[in-house]
Amino acid sequence: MIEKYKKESKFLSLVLRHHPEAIGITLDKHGWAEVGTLIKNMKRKFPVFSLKMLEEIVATDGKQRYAFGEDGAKIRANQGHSLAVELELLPQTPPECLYHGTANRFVESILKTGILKQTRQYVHLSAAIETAIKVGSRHGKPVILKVDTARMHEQGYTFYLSANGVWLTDKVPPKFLEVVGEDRG
Ligand code: HQG
Repeated sequence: MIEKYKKESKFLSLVLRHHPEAIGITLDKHGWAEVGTLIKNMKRKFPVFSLKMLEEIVATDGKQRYAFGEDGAKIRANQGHSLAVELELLPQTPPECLYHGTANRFVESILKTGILKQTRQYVHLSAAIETAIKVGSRHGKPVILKVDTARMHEQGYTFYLSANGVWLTDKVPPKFLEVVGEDRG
């Protein structure tokens, strides 16, 4: 599917994950914004913004980053927040292993301290190695870390699966990590 309205969509993700105040809206404690207010205020920055455009952004987003509430009156980001929102996700049993893509310059630090959530609410992991490569490439030369999620789960770590298929957890200590296809050059 072709992602439409890239500029608007990128800004929407900033608003719904990090800075709702950027367009003078608020999110409730579960991360929902009122669609009517959002559209009204988005129009100040993007005069042609409309409900139809918002619906197209939600439907065509390559990572299904956004979801409307049941009656369509609210919208939120499915994951990726730095704001403390309660997404009400239920703990899930993860697959045997998951992947985290990072940049080669972070690897040394990660192997010392583990994967930390940094500015976001969770550490993001993926079931597919290809996804991890894409995520890592956003930061530089990608390096893939394989996470022993089976052992973490056994030891009581909690995992969540976002509505758009991203695995989330609080932190990954170094002992559960293995660099795959190592290339730190
Ligand atoms: C790194 C995108 C040094 C971590 C993606 C990452 C994802 C450390 C960076 C979502 C570290 C944080 C999240 C440590 C972690 N020392 N560096 N101890 N621990 N890091 O963007 O996982 O397109 O906050 O490896 O698809 O890259 O926005 O996290 O490189 O799902 O929808 O610190 O963002 O989704 O970067 O990406 P980020 P991420 P969207």
